[in-house]
Amino acid sequence: MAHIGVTGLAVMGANLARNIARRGVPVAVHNRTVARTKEFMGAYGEEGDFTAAGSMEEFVAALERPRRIIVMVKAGAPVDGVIAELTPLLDRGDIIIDAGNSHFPDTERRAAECAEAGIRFMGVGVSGGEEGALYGPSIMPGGDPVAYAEVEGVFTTIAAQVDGSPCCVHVGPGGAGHYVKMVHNGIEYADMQLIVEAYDLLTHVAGLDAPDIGKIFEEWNSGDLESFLIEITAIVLQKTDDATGRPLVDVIVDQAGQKGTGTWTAIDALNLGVPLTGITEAVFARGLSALRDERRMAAGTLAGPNPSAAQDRGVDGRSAEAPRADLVDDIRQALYASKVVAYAQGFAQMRAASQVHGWDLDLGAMARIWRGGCIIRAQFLNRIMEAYAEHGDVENLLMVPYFTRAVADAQDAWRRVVVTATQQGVAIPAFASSLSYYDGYRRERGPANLIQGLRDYFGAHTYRRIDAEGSFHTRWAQDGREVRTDV
Ligand code: NBP
Repeated sequence: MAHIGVTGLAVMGANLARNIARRGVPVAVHNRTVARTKEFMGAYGEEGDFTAAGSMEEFVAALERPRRIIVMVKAGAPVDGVIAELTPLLDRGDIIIDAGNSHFPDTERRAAECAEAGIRFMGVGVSGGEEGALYGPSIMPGGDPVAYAEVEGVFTTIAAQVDGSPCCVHVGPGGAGHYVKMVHNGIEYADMQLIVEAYDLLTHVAGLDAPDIGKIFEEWNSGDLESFLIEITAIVLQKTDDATGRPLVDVIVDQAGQKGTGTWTAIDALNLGVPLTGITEAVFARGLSALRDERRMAAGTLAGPNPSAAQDRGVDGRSAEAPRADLVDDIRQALYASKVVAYAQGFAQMRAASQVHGWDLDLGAMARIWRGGCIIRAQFLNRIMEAYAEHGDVENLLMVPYFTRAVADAQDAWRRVVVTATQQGVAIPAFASSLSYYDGYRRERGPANLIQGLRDYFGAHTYRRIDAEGSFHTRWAQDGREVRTDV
């Protein structure tokens, strides 16, 4: 009998099944289109103990009990379809594991629906793309902890390992696993946006070409910024296009695609009321990139900064002739500080969601399991892990001394970069909004008192005073009359 089954043998399911089988675990495999199962067996059947099933009935019959079934099909309706097909074939206590990129409210709904049939449902985030699935992903399992105990052995064995620890931990009940995977993907959006803003500045302010910028990223990959994304940025920027001999990035269309997890993250942050500028700006930037035709028209119509004024001013008012090395290092520091903010925001969002949903997320453990196997793997996550270990349930990572110092040290450079980019007309939504968030967050008294005054003026929404308890309303007209415009 097979210990575990995988249905859905596109790239992720196939590689996950191979990863499991390579560890000596017998795996049943199934796919809606049988030809794909045959193809899988032809290509990889010798890699392990596979049982190929032509139908869902055969698939279920091949599994030991309780049945453990990984569903790795396209997120959305296909997942519901597979669950509907499986449910009548399963027994109470069997476990369905949705390991695709499902939206967490769907996971919560499916868990409740499966529970009615006595089936245990887990929503499991799997990161690392096809290579991760095959060699060791970061795994974020959510759902019933008793059901998790039935699959923990397999999951921790196939996961990436860092410092002898698996990049897999039970995240929490219900949709917690898919929630954390969603925020992971959101942070991935922010990370990439910050990288491309640095690339844009190095191109259009420092005047460097792609291969040279690639070398700079190579250097950056040995410091605070060391990470998978910085490493592959160096490689991508130094790749030459065979057809033209030009840097390949220079012939790639400047429109970024997306599958929606960044948008989900931003929408959830708005619902929670958590300021999430880094990830949200990254989603908007992809939206702007998609407006290629409009941008083409606007490029010939909308004025940029006065060229002579922009050229004359280098970083922080220094001449544009100021050593380029200073500018490059300023950009590195701005990238690092903005990245700290983006992660601080993402972790603050997970903290807020944990409170709202009662998930009791261990945020330090999330940093730990993202250190390997996934796209945002980075040295930096060790610092976050240590921050939670030392400071417990801190509201915001910016308040942890390591990050407080890191951002304080980088802030002069960060401000110079934002000023320069603004003067020269280079869009840096994530750099600039991260700095604004930082400046807003560190203000004991912000300007929202005026918003309250305005709201009370036009809608009698009342306000609180700094010197007295309670709610207050003022007749704002000079003659003391009531002013209301929303009635
Ligand atoms: P896809 O997302 O491309 O889905 C293809 C699979 O879904 C095939 O096995 C297909 O069967 C099956 N499927 C579809 Br489409 N509709 C179905 C239905 N109504 N009933 C049953 N099966 C159906 O595959 P993927 O790229 O391997 O990704 C799988 C999951 O993992 C997704 O949720 C994805 O977001 C997530 N993920 C992907 C990556 C990545 O790097 N690709 C990374 C992390 C997570 P067929 O062969 O019969 O058409």
